[in-house]
Amino acid sequence: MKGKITKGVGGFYTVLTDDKNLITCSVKGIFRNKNITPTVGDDVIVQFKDNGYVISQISERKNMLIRPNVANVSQVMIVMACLKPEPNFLILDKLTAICEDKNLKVIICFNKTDLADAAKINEIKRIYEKTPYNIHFINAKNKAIGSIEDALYNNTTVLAGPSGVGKSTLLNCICPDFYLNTGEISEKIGRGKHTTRHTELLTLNESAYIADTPGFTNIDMSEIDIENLKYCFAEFSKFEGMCKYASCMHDQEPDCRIKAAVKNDEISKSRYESYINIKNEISSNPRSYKK
Ligand SMILES: Nc1nc2c(ncn2[C@@H]2O[C@H](COP(=O)(O)OP(=O)(O)OP(=O)(O)O)[C@@H](O)[C@H]2O)c(=O)[nH]1
Ligand SMILES: [Mg+2]
Ligand SMILES: [Zn+2]
Repeated sequence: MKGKITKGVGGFYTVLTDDKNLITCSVKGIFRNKNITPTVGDDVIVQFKDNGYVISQISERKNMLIRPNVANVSQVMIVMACLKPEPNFLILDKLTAICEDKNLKVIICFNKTDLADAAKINEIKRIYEKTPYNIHFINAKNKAIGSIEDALYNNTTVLAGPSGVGKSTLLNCICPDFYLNTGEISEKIGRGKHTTRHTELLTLNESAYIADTPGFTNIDMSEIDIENLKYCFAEFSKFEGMCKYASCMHDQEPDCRIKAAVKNDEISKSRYESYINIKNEISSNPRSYKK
């Protein structure tokens, strides 16, 4: 029997079978020996054995996100709050870089517009207007989400972003049948309380899956090759080949067109700072010298 893993908790997996049943499965030891952990999004083959369902095969993955941990994704919907919690631009830029590296489409949502004044919204717009990404300003609590649903059809979308930004609230707004738990953010520390504990792939319709995921503020970037990082900032591509040195990493080198673009406000300073931050993070991690 064929199916797709929609959830995995404590060694048991929920599989949505091709004939639309949800069944609970365990796994065969062979995967442990091969160092493969079944992951939400995996296409699998399930067998009935010794009174229970067992995942016996995992199809080759098209791609794999580590954080959030989902396989066979086509796009990532990055969610931030305009306020409560304050937007974390570094995390957002880490996520866009990972999506570029893996060739995944990006949708960016800034939620909780009801809490933000015009100055805050303009600050966010200014940072991202020079990127190719469209920013959706939404208010999930009041069901004002514009046209973002249209982007979900014919895709497997993963929600990603810090705890408390409103990922589950947004999903409940897109499909009230999901009944996902949502949680207040902590007034004292201004952060979410990690209400969603497990990634879950939900079915919107025949052609659209969407995964709710636990919030996070840490991403290991060492998966990206340091030489490739500059290609993961899409707005840099306009200036490709214009630096003095072909191998320019846009950091300490002289006559760097990217640094000039930051000065001229052709590239936003915040995005460039994220680039340098990520570059330093990758180079200080010994795993990046794998080549
Ligand atoms: N003011 C306001 N609050 C919102 C909005 N959207 C969500 N919230 C509130 O923000 C809090 C956190 O929402 P959740 O949907 O649980 O956030 P989450 O991103 O799923 O958080 P984790 O599951 O912890 O990762 C809840 O109290 C929501 O009611 C919004 O547009 N405006
Ligand atoms: Mg949640
Ligand atoms: Zn340069």
